[in-house]
Amino acid sequence: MAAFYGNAVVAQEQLEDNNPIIKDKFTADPAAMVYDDTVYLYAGHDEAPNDFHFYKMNEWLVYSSKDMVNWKEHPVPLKPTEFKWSKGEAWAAEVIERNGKFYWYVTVEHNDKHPGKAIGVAVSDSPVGPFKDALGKALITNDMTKHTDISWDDIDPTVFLDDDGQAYLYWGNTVCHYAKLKDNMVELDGPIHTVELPNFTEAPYIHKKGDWYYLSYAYQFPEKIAYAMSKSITGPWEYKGVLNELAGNSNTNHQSIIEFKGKDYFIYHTGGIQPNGGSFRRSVCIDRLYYNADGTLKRVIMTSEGIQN
Ligand code: FUB
Repeated sequence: MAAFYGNAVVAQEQLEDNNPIIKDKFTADPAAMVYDDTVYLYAGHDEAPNDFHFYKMNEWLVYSSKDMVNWKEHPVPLKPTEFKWSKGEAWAAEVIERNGKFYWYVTVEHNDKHPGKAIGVAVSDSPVGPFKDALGKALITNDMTKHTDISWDDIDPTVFLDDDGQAYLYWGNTVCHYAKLKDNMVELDGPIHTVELPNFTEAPYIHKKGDWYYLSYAYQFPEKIAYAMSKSITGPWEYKGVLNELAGNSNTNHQSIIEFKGKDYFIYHTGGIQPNGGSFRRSVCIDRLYYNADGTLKRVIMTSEGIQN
């Protein structure tokens, strides 16, 4: 196909717009997991009406794909109502598999016993659920962390299983926290630590490639995604710069990073579905991620085309 720009004729390959990847619902806070040659994508369901200017999130969703292009939606696997101690609000969450069980770490609003945001954990024998509250109480409550006065600093859990079998929970808003998890995945194993990162807002995400650990996170507000690298899961972390720019009309960006069938992917959200998309009606998008020879990351190029077969 050819397009005319002034007097120039430019050859153009017409690609389908594969971003956002889900077009019939607003989806946010992607967390992807590779299991059994399949990518499972967990996301919060943004349900805010067009004239509502905050989050309205009553459930999490799960999709799966064998090729990163075609996504199948599964029945709703988990809602905050499963956590009897919570008041709701399906904020950012992440799933990890260990010994054939799937653990889903979620952010919800705690009831008045521990006011503020809290982290809970649900468990299932299947990556698509149904998931059940694994503890009957929160794993992290706002009163367990004292580094800020805000009630929403205990959000956005990410869990990483290190090569020696030790699991770590990272989370936070304004302050980045981490703690070891016991082998049962539902209890902390030792004290809560903090990590110093420039302009840390929220959404920490840990991944490993070769012998480098990467801690990516939402930077400033409105958010870009920045990252730090280390040779150890507990740091010291060296700040490496911005990885993804502002996500257009969404003030959050919330990333997940995976390798699947030999390719690396950066999964994030924008306000890309128009006319009503925006900060509270977000949509998950996927673009390729590329590494430099020294292990640093090339800046992500957000595209409309997304992943093509
Ligand atoms: O979706 C609600 C909140 O917005 C998440 O917990 C943050 O990461 C931000 O994306």
